[in-house]
Amino acid sequence: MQQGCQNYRRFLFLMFSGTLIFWLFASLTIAQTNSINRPYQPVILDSSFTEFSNNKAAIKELFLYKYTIANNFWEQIPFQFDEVEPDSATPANPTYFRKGDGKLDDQDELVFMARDAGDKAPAAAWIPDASSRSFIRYEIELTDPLAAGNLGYVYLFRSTTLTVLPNVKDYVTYTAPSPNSGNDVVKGQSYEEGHRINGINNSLLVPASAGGSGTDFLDQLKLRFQISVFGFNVPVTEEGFELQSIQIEEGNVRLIRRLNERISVLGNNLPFSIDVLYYGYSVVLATDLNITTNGVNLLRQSVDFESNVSGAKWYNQNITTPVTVDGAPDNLSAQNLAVVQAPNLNWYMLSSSHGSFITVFSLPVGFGSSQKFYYHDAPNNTADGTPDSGANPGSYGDGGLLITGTDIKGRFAITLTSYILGKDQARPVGETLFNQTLKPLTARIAGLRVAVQENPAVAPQHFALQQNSPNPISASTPSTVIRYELPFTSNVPVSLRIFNLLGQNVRELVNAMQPAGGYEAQWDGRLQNGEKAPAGIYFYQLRAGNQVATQKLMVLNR
Ligand SMILES: [Ca+2]
Ligand SMILES: [Ca+2]
Ligand SMILES: [Ca+2]
Ligand SMILES: [Ca+2]
Repeated sequence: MQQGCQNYRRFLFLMFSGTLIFWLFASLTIAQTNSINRPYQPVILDSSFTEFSNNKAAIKELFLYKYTIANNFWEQIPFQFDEVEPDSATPANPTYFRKGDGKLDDQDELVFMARDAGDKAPAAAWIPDASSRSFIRYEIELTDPLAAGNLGYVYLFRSTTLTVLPNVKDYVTYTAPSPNSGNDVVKGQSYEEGHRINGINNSLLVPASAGGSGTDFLDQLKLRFQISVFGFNVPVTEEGFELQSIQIEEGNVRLIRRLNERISVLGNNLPFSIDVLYYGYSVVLATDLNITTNGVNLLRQSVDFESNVSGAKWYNQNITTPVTVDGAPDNLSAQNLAVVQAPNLNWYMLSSSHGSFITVFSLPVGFGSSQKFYYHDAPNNTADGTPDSGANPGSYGDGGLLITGTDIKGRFAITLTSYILGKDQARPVGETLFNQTLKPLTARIAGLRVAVQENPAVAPQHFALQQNSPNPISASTPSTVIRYELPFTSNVPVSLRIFNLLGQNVRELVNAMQPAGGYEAQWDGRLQNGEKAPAGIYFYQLRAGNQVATQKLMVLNR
């Protein structure tokens, strides 16, 4: 009764304070905090930065930031601009693999992760960098079409004095192949993918840090087709691909890998290429084949796993009760294997104790006479008559797509987006990633200049090293920013180093020639070897020319 009475009073209060409520609502709308929740999705934007584009800005002068309202804090986030240029062979086909002019053009792509978005910055907030004030800044507002009202923000600045901070996260790293081989390794945040000598995937692991077992659970990626010649079926499998070369474009957010392959069909050498875009948590495989050969009657893409996934669950969009991947047949019905033509996207998922693998794909409508899911879980053979392959005999949850017909011709453009996540992911994870891939975040881009035009030539008057923020470094604030100002008129050698209580230099944040200006450096709380710094008190010391300043910061248990 007492409780009900209080609620009633509160209701009255709300009724009679409509103006106050409206004001609160309005201020909340203005102070828009980040609410985007798509941790595994990259954002890819064609350039709409009109004041920078069309040869106005060098790409190396552009920097992406997020802003945090709670501590009025700007932070550089990982990003890259990939230059997209006309292909020399087919100008209508733009490519990442032709050297760009280093300047921003409309086709060039800005890439960053949705998880790095921040809050909406007030018009008066600006990064502590004098040069950037003479240029417009662009606000990129992200909207989630699946979650009304979810917004996030990143900011593009131009500066002739900023540099990409050395400790900005690198989502994807690359280990080059041994000479004349395709056995390179790509590491994202949630996976490590290895390749056989001809460049085709034959190992995949999810590290313990991403919720996996750290054990390779992939047998082989299957990419194959079959041609009918004089009534005989001639299969061409991924094992017959002959690698000619690998091309790589690498940045902090994605790595683009092009395999230039060749296959020998009936004495003819046919060249083709496969582009794969590697992000922190996903891999996008794109092929664009123009099939003109007579007699093609089968195309298949699938992923065959190692026998160590035995006991894993396999789902697709039609299957809510999973089949068990154990090398024993499951006899899926035609209904279970039917792909959807509208909205022309499909997905399947393997959930194993080593890691989970979720693929979303689209198919060109009406290509071939039959399109369906491929699934083969059996100790031998395949489900389409082409030869078995891979190091692991038999098939474990070999799933993907199968197109058949009598004389398949035309342009077969397909994109497969595979997310690689921790072990035993539940089916809704697959559904969510499918929906997010179907409806990507949308972006609205708005430019803003500094409200009061300051003279960018006015340099700071003092040598200054500010208290880091946030302080201390803790589990909830794993990274801190150190700001400093340099008054010098010319470049001077500058270093910013972290020391422990024993006076040992445990991390170097800056070691560069820098002119006058306001700077910020970020420390992720890690030692030079990448390990987390133990809890305790640390000092950071700025040396510039003949000046030295030292400050103290704290690291808590994390
Ligand atoms: Ca360019
Ligand atoms: Ca393997
Ligand atoms: Ca089975
Ligand atoms: Ca196999």
